[in-house]
Amino acid sequence: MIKFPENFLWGGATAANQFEGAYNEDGKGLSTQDIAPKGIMGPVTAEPTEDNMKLIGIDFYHRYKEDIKLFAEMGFKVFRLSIAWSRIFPNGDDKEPNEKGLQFYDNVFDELAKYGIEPLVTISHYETPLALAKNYDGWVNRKLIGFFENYVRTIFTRYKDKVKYWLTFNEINSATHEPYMSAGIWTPKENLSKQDLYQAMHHELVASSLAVKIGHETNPEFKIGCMILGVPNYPLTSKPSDVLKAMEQDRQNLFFGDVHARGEYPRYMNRFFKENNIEIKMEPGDKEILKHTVDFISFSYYMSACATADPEKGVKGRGNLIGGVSNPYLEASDWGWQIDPEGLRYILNVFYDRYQKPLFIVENGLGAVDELITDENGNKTVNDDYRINYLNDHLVQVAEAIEDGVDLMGYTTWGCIDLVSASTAELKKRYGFIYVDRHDDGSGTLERYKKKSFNWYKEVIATNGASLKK
Ligand code: BGP
Repeated sequence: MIKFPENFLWGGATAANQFEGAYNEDGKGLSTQDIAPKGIMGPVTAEPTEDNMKLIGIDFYHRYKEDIKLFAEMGFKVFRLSIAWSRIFPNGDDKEPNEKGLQFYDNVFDELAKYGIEPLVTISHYETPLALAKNYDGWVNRKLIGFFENYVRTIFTRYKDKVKYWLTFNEINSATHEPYMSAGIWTPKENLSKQDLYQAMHHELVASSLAVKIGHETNPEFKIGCMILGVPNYPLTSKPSDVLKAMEQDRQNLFFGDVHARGEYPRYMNRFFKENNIEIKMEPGDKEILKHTVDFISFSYYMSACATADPEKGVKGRGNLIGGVSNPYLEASDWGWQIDPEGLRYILNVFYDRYQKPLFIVENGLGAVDELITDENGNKTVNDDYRINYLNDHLVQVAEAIEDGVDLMGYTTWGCIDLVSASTAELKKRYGFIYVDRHDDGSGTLERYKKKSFNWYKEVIATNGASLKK
């Protein structure tokens, strides 16, 4: 029988910019997302435009009580959310925080506490204050470390008795693919030099380690993790050159885990930097700050990819920023992301073998088109067996990994309540156990309805995984 560890943190995950809405209420400043109506891959607009679904999101800002009640009904032990930096520091470089923004998260944390749900807070999730992007070119500028430090000190001090689990940067490695959305870099991707990109990454890595240091000083009970976009690369064939290519591509992501977990740059990056004419400018003290390693490694997992040394081979895959080459043995979701439950067991083992630190799966799920129907009792619902199957199969592999010896703290499904997609800014792409009546043309009542998967997940949590089907 499947058994998860006692005190396993079951729950769901969200991000402020994808579900809060209220983009300009109570003193919030604009973030990079507020002018990106087509999502991560799309162009930005001069001002926020009505077709940007994130401006209203699913209105969690006003409905958090109702939503948290539903999470509690499912039995959540943990709820992952992010703090919108521009709600606290509207321009990012302000000296004093916005009290109303701080109060909102106090209210949310208090509401979670009523039900005994632990918050897991991402400090920066694709929502850099827009002014920092425009006026400083985001993380390319070293000054961002100071602004981030001010933000981090503010929220750590304010919430030190309410929040124990923290993540620094969402999918920190994603900046190498989407520098604007992930790192607030205003320079267009095509004009951005690798030198500036990796220098920006250095600044984020220093800032992340600094957050760990400050966090532990603020409250020694804090558990602070990094967050990596996890896409394992398989060699497309058993050709040694493909195996080496897969290793190289994996290292592009593992680099970020390596620095966070080991406290220094891995030696293989020296070659990459040399071959790409990159020279990381370190200031005195940077190396010491990097020594403040994380308490745990968290990651998102939706898919795996293949790697080949032969550019003529393979079909280019689609997926979570890192597409790679398609795997001929796997099926894909409606959005072309290849579904690979065993890849989750694999990546859990890779991370654990490499770091021997506790792991936390903070995103996993299926983005799909849902149809709202009325059941025999007159209740509106969605028969989302496809989602149940996806999650069941992944969780079975998670249990296998635990059996392999992996130390896993918890699992939060992505978009436990329907929200706006990050890559395409669609509402049509739904992940939730809770259906939200809101659509890409801006219509909908914002009413919430329980999908079939709602009760399924409730049972998984209640039985601590024993109800999963092998
Ligand atoms: C991750 C992001 C999330 C999230 C998820 C699903 O990369 O951390 O913010 O949205 O992917 O992606 P999408 O919303 O594009 O389907």
